[in-house]
Amino acid sequence: MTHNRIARVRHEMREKGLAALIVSSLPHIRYLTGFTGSNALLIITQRSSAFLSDVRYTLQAGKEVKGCKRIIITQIGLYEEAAARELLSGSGKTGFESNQITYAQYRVLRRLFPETSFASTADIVENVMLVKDEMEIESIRRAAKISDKVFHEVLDKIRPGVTELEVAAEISFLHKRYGAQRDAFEIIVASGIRGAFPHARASRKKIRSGEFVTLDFGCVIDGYNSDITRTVAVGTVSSRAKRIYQVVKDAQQEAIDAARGSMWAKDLDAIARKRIERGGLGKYFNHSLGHGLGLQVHERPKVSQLSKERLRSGSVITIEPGVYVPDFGGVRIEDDVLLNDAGCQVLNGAPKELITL
Ligand SMILES: [Mn+2]
Repeated sequence: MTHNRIARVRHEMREKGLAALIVSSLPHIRYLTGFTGSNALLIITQRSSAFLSDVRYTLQAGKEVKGCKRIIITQIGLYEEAAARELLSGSGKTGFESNQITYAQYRVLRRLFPETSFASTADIVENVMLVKDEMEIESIRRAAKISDKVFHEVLDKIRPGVTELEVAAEISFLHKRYGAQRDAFEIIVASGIRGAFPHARASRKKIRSGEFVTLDFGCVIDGYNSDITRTVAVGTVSSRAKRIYQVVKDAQQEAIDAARGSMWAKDLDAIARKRIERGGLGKYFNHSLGHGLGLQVHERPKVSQLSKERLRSGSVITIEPGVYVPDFGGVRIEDDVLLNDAGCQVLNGAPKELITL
């Protein structure tokens, strides 16, 4: 499994003329070796690969890490150990993950490997991670099912007088009760005018009658994330609010109906965006339609107006149009979908008809 993944990374490296690649992103290292800990470095050359971590992970790395040489360090840093073992000497052009290391770490690399010619890279491991295998899809599917169930149950807790934070705490509790390792990200509960902030974290604000409440949450199974958003009404909401809800719901459905592998990501974004524009709300849809989902909550592909890539069958993406009206509130509806050649499969089952509590 992981061996095959490293082979695919080597293929990408050859295409880019790299003799070696330093992988420093922990989700990437997990994907390529199976390691789930918090400190590691992976160096891949065309002939070998070396995994480095520290003594806290001796046992864990022994159990988890497959397909590469394991090096446990004691005192010095990961890069220093790599230098001491001459893991990069004479390797030729060496790539590092430019959006994963700090400038300070880059300076350490330059100091420790003065003879090595470094090349800034992006998207090498990301490209290999784009298409999910059956086990990965199964984990995302399970995480999505748990979040569906949590949505259904948390509805009982949403009523006037309850704070957003209480709702968020309940979601987090239910995720774990149903077997998730943790929340995928800090839960968003945005009621009333706070709904106009797309990424409003849950606050001490009390939910009131007549408000929309947007819930955006997800959980983690075997490292894989779910990400779902629903907006519900508490008491009677205005007809304007209901109309906005309908436009967002239609836009989301039209995008789901159109989504398939091999289409341009920006074309999918445009389908939802045009529907919202026709509803007169175009200027209030101020983010991209969705993003890839996997070991990271936000990974490639980006499904945005600016994207220059085609979607791939076997990718899992979110479809999450939203409308955010200042001093009024917001609506967002989000599902996770698995793309295939003919269309897509929606991994969430939570209802999207407007629920009034
Ligand atoms: Mn999302």
